[in-house]
Amino acid sequence: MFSKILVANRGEIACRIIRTARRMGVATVAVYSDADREALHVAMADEAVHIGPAPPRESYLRGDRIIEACRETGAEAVHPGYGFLSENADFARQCGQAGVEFIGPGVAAIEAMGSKSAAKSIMEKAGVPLVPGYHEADQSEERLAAAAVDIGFPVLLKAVAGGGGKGMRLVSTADEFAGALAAARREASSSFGDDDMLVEKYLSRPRHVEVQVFCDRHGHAVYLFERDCSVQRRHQKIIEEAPAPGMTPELRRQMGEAAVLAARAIDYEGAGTVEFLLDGQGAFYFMEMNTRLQVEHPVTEMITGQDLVAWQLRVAAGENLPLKQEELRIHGHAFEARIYAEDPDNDFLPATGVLAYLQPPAENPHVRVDTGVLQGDEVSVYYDPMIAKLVVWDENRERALGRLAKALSEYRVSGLSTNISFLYNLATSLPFKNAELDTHFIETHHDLLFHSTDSDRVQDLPLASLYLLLRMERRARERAGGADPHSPWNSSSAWRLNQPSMHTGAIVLNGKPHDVPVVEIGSGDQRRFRITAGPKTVLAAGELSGNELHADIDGYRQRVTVVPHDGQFTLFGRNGAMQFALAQPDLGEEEGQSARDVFSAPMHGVVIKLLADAGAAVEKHQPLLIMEAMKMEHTIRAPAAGTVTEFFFQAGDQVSGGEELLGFSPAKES
Ligand code: MV4
Repeated sequence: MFSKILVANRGEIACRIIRTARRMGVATVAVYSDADREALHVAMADEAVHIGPAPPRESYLRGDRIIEACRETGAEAVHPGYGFLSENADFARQCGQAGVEFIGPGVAAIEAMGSKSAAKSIMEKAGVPLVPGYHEADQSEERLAAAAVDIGFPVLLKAVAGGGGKGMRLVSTADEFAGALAAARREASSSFGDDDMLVEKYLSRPRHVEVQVFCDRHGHAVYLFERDCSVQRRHQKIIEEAPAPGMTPELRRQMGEAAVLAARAIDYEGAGTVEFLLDGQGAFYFMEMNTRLQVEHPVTEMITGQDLVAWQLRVAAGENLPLKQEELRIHGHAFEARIYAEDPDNDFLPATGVLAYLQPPAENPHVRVDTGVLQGDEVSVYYDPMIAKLVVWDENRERALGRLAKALSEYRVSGLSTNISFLYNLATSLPFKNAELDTHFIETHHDLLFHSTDSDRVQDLPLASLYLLLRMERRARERAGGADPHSPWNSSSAWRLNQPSMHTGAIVLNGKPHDVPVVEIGSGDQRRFRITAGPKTVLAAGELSGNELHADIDGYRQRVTVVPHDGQFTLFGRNGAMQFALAQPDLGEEEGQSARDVFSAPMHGVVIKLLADAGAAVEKHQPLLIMEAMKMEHTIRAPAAGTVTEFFFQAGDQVSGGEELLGFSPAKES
């Protein structure tokens, strides 16, 4: 076994590899970019080498620097993880030349699978089933069009160098062919610098079922069963599971043996994945082979009880495979959900920013969280915005899915938007429970998955208002004790006492303000808040300690976490996360507030308009600035007659909650 390896990756996969290496007594070297100086993978490794600036081209893709780092540290092998250099044949070759073991297959195997047409030719010869199609060298339009007619429409054009659906075009009729070919070639050319195409029979709603294979140098090859990765969006996997629902033992054996045949055909070594399309009749077709450890490998680990990274290290060190085919068994069912910093309601736009609050569900034999970030870390524009992989296991699919839904509801992230509630909607949807899986799942069930949770959320308004009341009281107590930490919400102004025991306030949910009148009744242990939210009135009591709210609403008790950030709040409860804010109080009416409070942005947002000129006199209550936050406009008004000395922002600028917007000088009393 190696005594030291270098991990040429970052994030969760680097951490995951380091964990196994440590358990095996293998020392680890991390590499890192400028953006990752404080990253978890760097802290976890025994040694770490800085390899360049944040952009991957200048750091994690710099094979020369990585090999140099091996020399400097005496690392005997490189684990490339996934992405970056993991399927780069040149890098694997350079490792070999430098006398460093590349933990992965040989150069020839990587190269053979890098071209879809070469891969198909090899698999065809080996007897692996292929989608009917054309994958020859003649790339003339006439030849490709004739092939399409032979195959029969609809056909799919795919870039030979392709991946991730780029340069792929569906062609339904012969007269669309020339236009589609030209478009696919343009896309392939700009993405891969290679516009060669293959033509395939189009399968209308296949499943994506892939088989994990493993081979050693001594002629042993096994399959570790399959994963169903059909639920994808724009060729990004969302939830994967193992085993694939509905597989018969016979189909499993056929696909497993076909995958091993594929691996043997290219003299494979290490971990590999053979992707198949599976149609509704149980026919399966080779799609491509990935010559690396995949993101979703943990579901295979959960159902087989094996550590695939340990297998990789052993095979790369020249050992035999740890187990024979007949020693491998499937036990139970596992899911993986990819937790991303992104906004599902905004076309899954990647989100960047600081993970202001991050609390994954507790790990146990049923719940595994593979992550590379900690609370306070930044999700930057440079790398994939995956926060973690949530992996669950149980005896059967139904129970495992229950585990997944529960763990998702307990996953607490604030500071940036995530796909967690989308994943929750997905995991609890009826078609997913029924395993009605195919590659069009997200489109087919769009309305179900993106259903607005607005109405569900109104039910949580009493919880939000109970929290705000208790927090206001706590702040008042703290202030009385001398502490007065700055916050735009540090006064009771927004939720003021109108009459004895009567509070009024409005809570903003999804940009809509909801009036929530509250009456305080009783005292001491008997004190309750009568909270009216929409048509419902409830009696609420509770205790706030730190971010934990113990609430009793009409006798129903629950514990939720509420995290303030950027002038908003995120409540993590039974139904997942809910964002809310206190509606902007009419600042002009306030007494006793510091200028800083009056002129602070109430929450993160955008300045829409400046309504006064710096230096000009303004009247009391005159509007000075409009900003938009939580999809609502907020007007900042002059608290008294005076002069705006300076605006600190211009229209269009982003501001963070609590930031001072303008300088103001009150007029001298005449
Ligand atoms: C196909 C197909 C239907 N018929 N090939 C998408 C990515 C690329 N690796 C192959 N892909 C597909 N190839 C034939 N002949 C449908 C897809 C496809 C798909 C495959 C797996 C998972 C999700 C998908 C989503 C859309 C299309």
